[in-house]
Amino acid sequence: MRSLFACLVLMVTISTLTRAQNVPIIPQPVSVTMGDGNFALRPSTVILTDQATARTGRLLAEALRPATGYLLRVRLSAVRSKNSIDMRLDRNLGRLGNEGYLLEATDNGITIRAPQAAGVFYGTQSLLQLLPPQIFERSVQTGVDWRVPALKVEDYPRFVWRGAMMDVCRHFMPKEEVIKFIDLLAMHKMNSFHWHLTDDQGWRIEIKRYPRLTSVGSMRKETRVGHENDPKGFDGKPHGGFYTQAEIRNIVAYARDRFVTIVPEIEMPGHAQAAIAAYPELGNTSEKVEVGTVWGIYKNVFNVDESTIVFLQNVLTETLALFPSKFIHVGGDEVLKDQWKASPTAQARMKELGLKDEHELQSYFIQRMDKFLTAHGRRLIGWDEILEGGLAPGAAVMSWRGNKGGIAAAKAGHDVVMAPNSHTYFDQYQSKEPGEPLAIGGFMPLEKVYSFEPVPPELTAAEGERILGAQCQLWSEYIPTPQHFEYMAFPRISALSEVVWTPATRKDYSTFQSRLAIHERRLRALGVAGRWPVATRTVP
Ligand code: TNX
Repeated sequence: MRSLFACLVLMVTISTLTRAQNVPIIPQPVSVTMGDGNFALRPSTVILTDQATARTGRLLAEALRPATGYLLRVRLSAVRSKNSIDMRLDRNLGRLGNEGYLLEATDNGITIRAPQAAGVFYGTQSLLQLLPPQIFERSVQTGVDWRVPALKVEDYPRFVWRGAMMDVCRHFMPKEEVIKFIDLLAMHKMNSFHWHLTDDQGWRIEIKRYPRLTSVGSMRKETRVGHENDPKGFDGKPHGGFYTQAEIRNIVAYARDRFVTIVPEIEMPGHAQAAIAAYPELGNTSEKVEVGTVWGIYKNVFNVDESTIVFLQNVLTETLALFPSKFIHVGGDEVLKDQWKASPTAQARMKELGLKDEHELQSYFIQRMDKFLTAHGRRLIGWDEILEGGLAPGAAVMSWRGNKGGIAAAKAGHDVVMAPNSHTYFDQYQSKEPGEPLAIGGFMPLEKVYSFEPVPPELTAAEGERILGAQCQLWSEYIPTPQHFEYMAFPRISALSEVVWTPATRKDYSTFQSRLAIHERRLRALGVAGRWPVATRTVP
């Protein structure tokens, strides 16, 4: 009798556990405990908030409206009531950290509690995923039972930097696509949008003081077709676009409401050809250059004259006014040193500063920017080449050439964001099947992304604390349209979201795949042109 009872208890426990594993939330939460019963959302359900969560309450009402057709009331209220979604701060939950939350669903209602507003927002994202996936449809769905199973979710992220980089230089992305992407990041509890705004092939941010950066620098006369040796040559079509400061302000505010920080990148001293085309005095030679039309690394880089440093700091001043982000990205990658070697002015400058080679000159340049940003209360971040030749102590490093740069930076006491081309370059092929659209090369299938571990084993526990998190890179040489962008981004970002949010011990590729089948319906409902199973996808 007793063993029968024990057996029963065991069975119930196992089934509760499997059900918990199968709650189709992406990224997988820290802990889910199933209860009995469910909560039915009704037109009379009310959303109760406090001051700090009022905006999130309104966003939730907006998100629930299209598919249900319900216009839920959102009320500031300190008193709980039945049939409500009650979301408010609870300072006693400090253990959940700045972004964690507690979500409870019973027959009577839903409560979301968190020590900070970001956590409440993430609680609402989980709540949306606990409803049937049709909740993401953009038009009223009839005959759907809008129920949430009774349960308790306790959740918080593994890393503070959970990001994605969008390159809008190689191909411009309209602001609507930027907004859509921010929504999709927030849905995956990602909090960092790295916006690559300047490069050889286009300057995409309006700078009032230097109008030629966009009037000249945002437009290239044509674009290389295919890979480097493609006999088709060039397309003969001008390509361009940029964001005005007013547009950027709107996008930054939109992201802020969804707890996404936009980290702008102004590339220097390399990847500078569009800027040099606009203002030739920023270059090293008298040769006339035009906005880049091919991919790869150009030898035209900024000179290191004082006037150029001032120019770039003026650009940063306008950038800082638009972006509240603590981190400001200054690029720093792939700087060919040929022109500095050949330039008498650059050589004289090196001598005057007592620098032994061009690597030290690059380091000097980056340190000037670091001092400037630090003096303005910000922190510099750059690609891992900024480590070469010495780096200012407060600067952070984005490790892209594998893990090496990240390991070296963490060991030297710098904060690190992992962005290795071994696991996070979403410009690479997702499959070896025929029919994939042209990509830069490489092979980055979903499972490989999922397997990524951001903390390299070479680090001690203390050094590992330097790893702020990770992000994917969507370099857009071979990503010409928004649909193509979404095809490259999804579902790989869904996999990455578990890499950066879910505790390593809770990651599991097979439950991810079953949860993804449901998640895919959500993303499709939102009009995401992802790489879905073959019969149903549109290949760009
Ligand atoms: C290297 S990653 C670059 C980019 C290219 C990318 C293509 C990095 C810091 N620089 O300029 O777009 O490879 O994968």
